Amino acid sequence: MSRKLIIGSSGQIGTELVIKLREICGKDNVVAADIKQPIDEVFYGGPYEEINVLDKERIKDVVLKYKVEEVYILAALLSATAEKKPDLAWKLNMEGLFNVLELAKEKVIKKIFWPSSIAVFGPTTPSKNTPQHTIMEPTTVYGISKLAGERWCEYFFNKYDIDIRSIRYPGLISYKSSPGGGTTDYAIEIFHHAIKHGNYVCFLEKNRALPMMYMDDAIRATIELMEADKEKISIRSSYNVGGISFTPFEITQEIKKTLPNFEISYSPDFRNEIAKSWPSHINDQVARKDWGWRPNIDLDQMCQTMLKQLKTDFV
Ligand code: AKB
Repeated sequence: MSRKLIIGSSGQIGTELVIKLREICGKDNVVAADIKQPIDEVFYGGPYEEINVLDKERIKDVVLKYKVEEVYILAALLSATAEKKPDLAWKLNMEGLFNVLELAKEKVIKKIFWPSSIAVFGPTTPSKNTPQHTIMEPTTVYGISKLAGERWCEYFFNKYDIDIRSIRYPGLISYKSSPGGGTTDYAIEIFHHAIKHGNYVCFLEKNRALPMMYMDDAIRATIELMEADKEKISIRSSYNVGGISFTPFEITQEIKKTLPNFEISYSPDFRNEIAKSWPSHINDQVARKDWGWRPNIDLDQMCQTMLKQLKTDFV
Protein backbone atom coordinates (compact mmCIF):
# COMPACT_ATOMS: atom_id res chain seq x y z
CA MET A 1 0.00 0.00 0.00
CA SER A 2 1.68 3.23 -1.12
CA ARG A 3 1.64 6.02 1.47
CA LYS A 4 -0.25 9.18 0.50
CA LEU A 5 0.07 12.87 1.39
CA ILE A 6 -3.03 15.08 0.99
CA ILE A 7 -2.06 18.76 0.83
CA GLY A 8 -5.17 20.87 1.43
CA SER A 9 -6.74 18.39 3.85
CA SER A 10 -8.85 21.05 5.57
CA GLY A 11 -10.70 21.97 2.37
CA GLN A 12 -13.95 20.70 0.94
CA ILE A 13 -12.46 17.81 -1.07
CA GLY A 14 -9.45 17.21 1.19
CA THR A 15 -11.55 16.56 4.30
CA GLU A 16 -13.60 13.80 2.69
CA LEU A 17 -10.73 12.34 0.67
CA VAL A 18 -8.57 11.88 3.78
CA ILE A 19 -11.41 10.17 5.65
CA LYS A 20 -12.17 7.80 2.75
CA LEU A 21 -8.54 6.98 1.97
CA ARG A 22 -7.81 6.23 5.64
CA GLU A 23 -10.76 3.83 5.63
CA ILE A 24 -9.38 2.05 2.56
CA CYS A 25 -5.61 2.23 3.14
CA GLY A 26 -5.32 2.37 6.92
CA LYS A 27 -4.92 5.55 8.96
CA ASP A 28 -1.11 5.52 9.08
CA ASN A 29 -0.87 5.41 5.29
CA VAL A 30 -2.61 8.75 4.73
CA VAL A 31 -0.89 11.93 5.92
CA ALA A 32 -3.15 15.00 6.07
CA ALA A 33 -1.55 18.44 5.59
CA ASP A 34 -2.74 22.04 5.42
CA ILE A 35 -1.94 25.50 6.76
CA LYS A 36 -5.14 25.54 8.78
CA GLN A 37 -6.12 22.83 11.25
CA PRO A 38 -8.68 20.39 9.81
CA ILE A 39 -11.81 19.07 11.51
CA ASP A 40 -11.18 16.75 14.51
CA GLU A 41 -11.95 13.59 12.55
CA VAL A 42 -9.07 14.39 10.17
CA PHE A 43 -6.72 15.88 12.79
CA TYR A 44 -7.00 13.05 15.32
CA GLY A 45 -7.75 10.27 12.82
CA GLY A 46 -4.15 9.79 11.60
CA PRO A 47 -0.93 11.69 10.90
CA TYR A 48 -1.27 15.45 10.33
CA GLU A 49 1.46 17.95 9.34
CA GLU A 50 1.28 21.69 8.84
CA ILE A 51 2.38 22.38 5.25
CA ASN A 52 2.22 25.46 3.06
CA VAL A 53 2.04 24.19 -0.53
CA LEU A 54 4.32 27.08 -1.54
CA ASP A 55 7.12 25.68 0.65
CA LYS A 56 8.78 23.01 -1.48
CA GLU A 57 11.41 22.03 1.13
CA ARG A 58 8.73 21.47 3.77
CA ILE A 59 6.78 19.22 1.37
CA LYS A 60 9.98 17.30 0.67
CA ASP A 61 10.75 16.87 4.40
CA VAL A 62 7.29 15.46 5.09
CA VAL A 63 7.44 13.18 2.04
CA LEU A 64 10.78 11.78 3.22
CA LYS A 65 9.69 11.55 6.88
CA TYR A 66 6.69 9.35 6.07
CA LYS A 67 8.12 7.66 2.92
CA VAL A 68 5.21 9.09 0.90
CA GLU A 69 4.81 7.89 -2.71
CA GLU A 70 1.61 9.67 -3.82
CA VAL A 71 0.79 13.36 -3.37
CA TYR A 72 -2.67 14.94 -3.82
CA ILE A 73 -2.42 18.74 -4.25
CA LEU A 74 -5.80 20.12 -3.25
CA ALA A 75 -4.74 23.56 -2.00
CA ALA A 76 -6.11 26.22 -4.39
CA LEU A 77 -8.09 29.46 -4.65
CA LEU A 78 -11.47 28.91 -6.35
CA SER A 79 -13.14 30.98 -9.05
CA ALA A 80 -14.88 33.77 -7.13
CA THR A 81 -11.97 34.45 -4.73
CA ALA A 82 -9.48 34.24 -7.59
CA GLU A 83 -11.25 37.12 -9.39
CA LYS A 84 -10.68 39.25 -6.27
CA LYS A 85 -7.08 38.11 -5.65
CA PRO A 86 -5.63 37.29 -9.08
CA ASP A 87 -1.95 37.46 -8.01
CA LEU A 88 -2.42 35.16 -5.06
CA ALA A 89 -4.58 32.77 -7.11
CA TRP A 90 -1.95 32.48 -9.83
CA LYS A 91 0.85 32.02 -7.29
CA LEU A 92 -0.93 29.44 -5.17
CA ASN A 93 -2.50 27.47 -8.02
CA MET A 94 0.65 27.40 -10.17
CA GLU A 95 3.57 27.33 -7.73
CA GLY A 96 1.90 24.71 -5.55
CA LEU A 97 1.59 22.43 -8.57
CA PHE A 98 5.12 23.20 -9.72
CA ASN A 99 6.64 22.35 -6.33
CA VAL A 100 5.14 18.89 -6.47
CA LEU A 101 5.96 18.37 -10.18
CA GLU A 102 9.57 19.25 -9.43
CA LEU A 103 9.71 16.78 -6.52
CA ALA A 104 8.38 14.08 -8.86
CA LYS A 105 11.03 15.02 -11.43
CA GLU A 106 13.66 14.66 -8.67
CA LYS A 107 12.17 11.16 -8.04
CA VAL A 108 11.14 12.09 -4.48
CA ILE A 109 7.46 11.36 -5.35
CA LYS A 110 6.10 8.62 -7.62
CA LYS A 111 2.52 9.64 -8.38
CA ILE A 112 0.49 12.88 -8.30
CA PHE A 113 -3.20 13.82 -8.24
CA TRP A 114 -4.01 17.40 -9.21
CA PRO A 115 -7.56 18.74 -9.52
CA SER A 116 -8.63 20.70 -12.57
CA SER A 117 -12.10 22.14 -13.09
CA ILE A 118 -14.88 22.77 -15.61
CA ALA A 119 -13.54 26.36 -15.35
CA VAL A 120 -10.97 25.47 -18.03
CA PHE A 121 -13.79 25.96 -20.53
CA GLY A 122 -14.95 29.38 -21.69
CA PRO A 123 -17.72 31.15 -23.57
CA THR A 124 -16.54 29.82 -26.96
CA THR A 125 -16.71 26.18 -25.75
CA PRO A 126 -19.84 24.20 -26.78
CA SER A 127 -21.90 24.54 -23.63
CA LYS A 128 -24.00 21.36 -23.90
CA ASN A 129 -22.41 17.92 -23.97
CA THR A 130 -18.98 19.59 -23.76
CA PRO A 131 -16.45 17.10 -25.19
CA GLN A 132 -13.11 16.09 -23.67
CA HIS A 133 -11.23 17.82 -26.49
CA THR A 134 -12.74 21.12 -27.54
CA ILE A 135 -12.20 24.89 -27.68
CA MET A 136 -10.76 26.09 -24.36
CA GLU A 137 -10.61 29.86 -23.94
CA PRO A 138 -11.33 30.48 -20.23
CA THR A 139 -12.05 34.06 -19.24
CA THR A 140 -11.54 33.75 -15.47
CA VAL A 141 -8.31 33.89 -13.44
CA TYR A 142 -9.10 30.50 -11.94
CA GLY A 143 -9.88 28.96 -15.35
CA ILE A 144 -6.66 30.33 -16.84
CA SER A 145 -4.63 28.87 -13.95
CA LYS A 146 -6.34 25.48 -14.27
CA LEU A 147 -5.83 25.33 -18.04
CA ALA A 148 -2.15 26.26 -17.64
CA GLY A 149 -1.85 23.60 -14.93
CA GLU A 150 -3.35 20.96 -17.23
CA ARG A 151 -0.82 21.82 -19.93
CA TRP A 152 2.04 21.53 -17.41
CA CYS A 153 0.77 18.16 -16.16
CA GLU A 154 0.70 16.76 -19.68
CA TYR A 155 4.11 18.28 -20.41
CA PHE A 156 5.72 16.69 -17.32
CA PHE A 157 4.16 13.34 -18.22
CA ASN A 158 5.44 13.47 -21.81
CA LYS A 159 8.87 14.82 -20.96
CA TYR A 160 9.68 13.10 -17.63
CA ASP A 161 7.20 10.19 -17.55
CA ILE A 162 5.65 11.43 -14.31
CA ASP A 163 2.49 9.54 -13.37
CA ILE A 164 0.15 12.48 -12.87
CA ARG A 165 -3.62 12.12 -13.00
CA SER A 166 -6.36 14.71 -12.93
CA ILE A 167 -10.11 15.32 -13.04
CA ARG A 168 -12.00 18.41 -14.21
CA TYR A 169 -14.29 18.62 -11.18
CA PRO A 170 -17.71 20.17 -11.63
CA GLY A 171 -19.32 22.00 -8.68
CA LEU A 172 -19.10 19.67 -5.68
CA ILE A 173 -21.92 19.33 -3.18
CA SER A 174 -21.27 18.12 0.35
CA TYR A 175 -22.31 18.68 3.94
CA LYS A 176 -19.20 17.63 5.95
CA SER A 177 -17.07 20.67 5.16
CA SER A 178 -17.89 24.00 3.60
CA PRO A 179 -16.69 25.09 0.19
CA GLY A 180 -14.92 28.42 -0.05
CA GLY A 181 -15.00 31.04 -2.76
CA GLY A 182 -16.50 29.09 -5.66
CA THR A 183 -19.20 30.02 -8.16
CA THR A 184 -20.99 26.71 -7.64
CA ASP A 185 -21.15 27.25 -3.84
CA TYR A 186 -24.75 28.45 -4.17
CA ALA A 187 -25.80 24.81 -4.54
CA ILE A 188 -24.60 24.15 -0.97
CA GLU A 189 -25.62 27.48 0.59
CA ILE A 190 -29.16 26.93 -0.64
CA PHE A 191 -29.58 23.88 1.64
CA HIS A 192 -28.21 25.67 4.72
CA HIS A 193 -30.54 28.64 4.12
CA ALA A 194 -33.54 26.44 3.30
CA ILE A 195 -33.23 24.66 6.64
CA LYS A 196 -32.22 27.62 8.82
CA HIS A 197 -34.25 30.46 7.30
CA GLY A 198 -36.74 28.98 4.82
CA ASN A 199 -35.53 31.30 2.08
CA TYR A 200 -32.46 32.03 -0.04
CA VAL A 201 -31.23 34.89 -2.24
CA CYS A 202 -29.36 33.24 -5.10
CA PHE A 203 -26.35 34.96 -6.71
CA LEU A 204 -26.97 33.14 -10.01
CA GLU A 205 -29.89 33.70 -12.35
CA LYS A 206 -32.86 31.35 -12.24
CA ASN A 207 -32.11 29.29 -15.34
CA ARG A 208 -28.29 29.14 -15.24
CA ALA A 209 -27.47 25.41 -15.49
CA LEU A 210 -24.06 24.17 -14.30
CA PRO A 211 -22.42 20.74 -14.06
CA MET A 212 -22.42 19.48 -10.45
CA MET A 213 -21.62 16.31 -8.53
CA TYR A 214 -22.34 14.92 -5.09
CA MET A 215 -19.11 14.58 -3.07
CA ASP A 216 -19.31 10.79 -2.68
CA ASP A 217 -19.18 10.44 -6.47
CA ALA A 218 -16.26 12.90 -6.70
CA ILE A 219 -14.23 11.03 -4.07
CA ARG A 220 -14.95 7.71 -5.76
CA ALA A 221 -13.93 9.17 -9.15
CA THR A 222 -10.65 10.39 -7.65
CA ILE A 223 -9.82 7.05 -6.06
CA GLU A 224 -10.86 5.03 -9.13
CA LEU A 225 -8.73 7.20 -11.40
CA MET A 226 -5.71 6.92 -9.10
CA GLU A 227 -6.09 3.15 -8.88
CA ALA A 228 -6.61 2.53 -12.60
CA ASP A 229 -3.84 0.70 -14.49
CA LYS A 230 -1.37 3.11 -16.02
CA GLU A 231 -2.02 1.75 -19.53
CA LYS A 232 -5.70 2.74 -19.26
CA ILE A 233 -4.94 6.42 -18.74
CA SER A 234 -5.01 8.10 -22.15
CA ILE A 235 -5.52 11.65 -20.82
CA ARG A 236 -2.64 13.30 -18.95
CA SER A 237 -4.10 16.80 -18.93
CA SER A 238 -7.38 16.20 -17.08
CA TYR A 239 -10.53 14.09 -17.51
CA ASN A 240 -14.07 15.40 -17.99
CA VAL A 241 -16.35 13.67 -15.47
CA GLY A 242 -20.12 14.19 -15.51
CA GLY A 243 -22.52 14.02 -12.59
CA ILE A 244 -25.75 16.01 -12.52
CA SER A 245 -26.63 19.32 -14.15
CA PHE A 246 -29.31 21.62 -12.80
CA THR A 247 -30.37 25.26 -12.54
CA PRO A 248 -31.15 27.17 -9.32
CA PHE A 249 -34.82 26.86 -10.25
CA GLU A 250 -34.61 23.08 -10.66
CA ILE A 251 -32.83 22.50 -7.34
CA THR A 252 -35.41 24.73 -5.65
CA GLN A 253 -38.21 22.53 -7.01
CA GLU A 254 -36.46 19.48 -5.53
CA ILE A 255 -36.02 21.14 -2.12
CA LYS A 256 -39.68 22.16 -2.12
CA LYS A 257 -40.68 18.49 -2.27
CA THR A 258 -39.40 18.24 1.35
CA LEU A 259 -39.75 21.88 2.43
CA PRO A 260 -42.83 23.16 0.53
CA ASN A 261 -42.63 26.66 2.07
CA PHE A 262 -39.05 27.29 0.92
CA GLU A 263 -38.75 30.54 -1.09
CA ILE A 264 -35.98 31.60 -3.47
CA SER A 265 -35.28 35.01 -5.02
CA TYR A 266 -32.55 35.96 -7.48
CA SER A 267 -29.93 38.70 -7.27
CA PRO A 268 -27.24 37.74 -9.82
CA ASP A 269 -23.78 39.22 -9.14
CA PHE A 270 -20.32 38.85 -10.73
CA ARG A 271 -20.46 35.10 -10.11
CA ASN A 272 -23.30 34.83 -12.60
CA GLU A 273 -20.91 36.21 -15.26
CA ILE A 274 -18.43 33.47 -14.35
CA ALA A 275 -21.18 30.84 -14.54
CA LYS A 276 -22.28 32.16 -17.95
CA SER A 277 -18.82 31.39 -19.32
CA TRP A 278 -18.93 27.74 -18.18
CA PRO A 279 -20.62 24.73 -19.81
CA SER A 280 -23.97 23.44 -18.60
CA HIS A 281 -23.48 19.71 -19.30
CA ILE A 282 -20.27 17.71 -19.61
CA ASN A 283 -19.58 14.77 -21.92
CA ASP A 284 -17.48 12.21 -20.03
CA GLN A 285 -17.28 9.40 -22.60
CA VAL A 286 -13.47 9.24 -22.44
CA ALA A 287 -13.39 8.73 -18.65
CA ARG A 288 -16.12 6.09 -19.00
CA LYS A 289 -14.18 4.22 -21.66
CA ASP A 290 -10.69 4.54 -20.12
CA TRP A 291 -11.27 3.72 -16.45
CA GLY A 292 -14.96 2.86 -16.22
CA TRP A 293 -16.31 6.09 -14.70
CA ARG A 294 -20.07 6.10 -13.88
CA PRO A 295 -21.82 8.62 -11.59
CA ASN A 296 -24.18 7.09 -9.00
CA ILE A 297 -26.01 9.94 -7.31
CA ASP A 298 -28.85 11.81 -9.06
CA LEU A 299 -30.46 15.15 -8.15
CA ASP A 300 -33.19 13.59 -6.04
CA GLN A 301 -30.78 11.43 -3.98
CA MET A 302 -28.39 14.34 -3.53
CA CYS A 303 -31.13 16.68 -2.25
CA GLN A 304 -32.58 14.06 0.11
CA THR A 305 -29.14 13.34 1.61
CA MET A 306 -28.21 17.01 2.02
CA LEU A 307 -31.50 17.90 3.71
CA LYS A 308 -31.40 14.89 6.01
CA GLN A 309 -27.78 15.41 7.08
CA LEU A 310 -28.02 19.17 7.57
CA LYS A 311 -31.29 18.92 9.46
CA THR A 312 -29.57 16.51 11.90
CA ASP A 313 -26.65 18.95 12.27
CA PHE A 314 -28.93 21.90 13.05
CA VAL A 315 -31.14 20.07 15.55
C1 AKB B 1 -15.80 26.91 -8.39
O1 AKB B 1 -17.01 27.20 -8.43
O2 AKB B 1 -14.90 27.74 -8.49
C2 AKB B 1 -15.41 25.46 -8.24
C3 AKB B 1 -15.16 24.81 -9.56
C4 AKB B 1 -16.26 24.60 -10.51
O3 AKB B 1 -14.06 24.43 -9.84
N1 AKB B 1 -16.41 24.74 -7.54
